[in-house]
Amino acid sequence: MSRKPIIAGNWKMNKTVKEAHEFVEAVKDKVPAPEIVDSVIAAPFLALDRLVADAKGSDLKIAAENVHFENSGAYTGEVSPVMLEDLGVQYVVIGHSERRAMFAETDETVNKKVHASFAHHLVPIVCVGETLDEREGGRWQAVVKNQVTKAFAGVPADQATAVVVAYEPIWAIGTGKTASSEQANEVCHFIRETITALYDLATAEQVRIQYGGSVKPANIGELLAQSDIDGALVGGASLQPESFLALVDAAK
Ligand code: G2H
Repeated sequence: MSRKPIIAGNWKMNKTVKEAHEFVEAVKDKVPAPEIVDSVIAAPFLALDRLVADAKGSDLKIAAENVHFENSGAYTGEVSPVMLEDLGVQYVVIGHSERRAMFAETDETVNKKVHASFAHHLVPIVCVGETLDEREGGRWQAVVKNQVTKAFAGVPADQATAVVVAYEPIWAIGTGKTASSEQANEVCHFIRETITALYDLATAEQVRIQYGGSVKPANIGELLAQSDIDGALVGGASLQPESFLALVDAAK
C-alpha cells in the first residue's frame, strides 16, 4: 500500500516570530504539491498565528508542538485545542520524548491529547520511542507496544487511520549513536503490527509512521526507501530553509 509521505519540521524552542515568519516566506511556495508530500512545520506557540496567516494559500501546513487536553480552565501556561483550532493550526505534535522526559508527559496525557485533537480537527503526530536502557535491556518491543496501545486507546478506526506516529529512539537523539535505516524500519514495522492487532491490517496500512532522530538531507533518502517509514520528524535540520526544502524534496 502506498502512503503519502509526511515531512514535519519540529523547531522545538527555536526562532522568534520574525525569524519564523522569514523562514515560512522563504519556503511556502517551494514545497511539493500536497497530493505528493505533506510538508509541515511545527513551531512555538507564539509564532503560530503569524505562520498560519503566512502559509495561507500555500501547500505548507502549520503544527503546534504541544496542546493541553482540556478546552479551557485553570491551567496556567497551557494552550488548548480550541485555541489552536481557532487559529487554523492543522497538526499537533504530542508526546515528544523531550516532553515525556522534562515536562511530565505520560501515556495517559498523550491519549487525552489525541482525543482532544480529533475533537478540534487537529491531526495528531504521536511520538513514541525507547531509551538506551530499554533497548539494551531487550525491552524495546514492550515499551513501544505499550506507548502505541495507550496512545490509540478509545480512538475509533476512522480516526486511527489519520494519526501520524513518529518513532524517535531516545538513544539516537544527542548520544552519538544513530539508528540504521534497517533498525528504524524494524521498529516502524513493529508499530504497524501493533496497530494491526489493535484494529486490523487495512487500518494499520493507512497509518503514516515517521522516523525521527538526527534526520538530515544526507540520510533521509535511505530512511524513506524503507517499507514502513512514511516520513520524518526533523529537528535540527529543519531550522534552515534550504535544508527543510531538501528534506521535503527528497520525499517526492
Ligand atoms: C528528535 C528530532 C525531532 P533532531 O527529537 O523531533 O530532532 O532531528 O534534531 O534529532
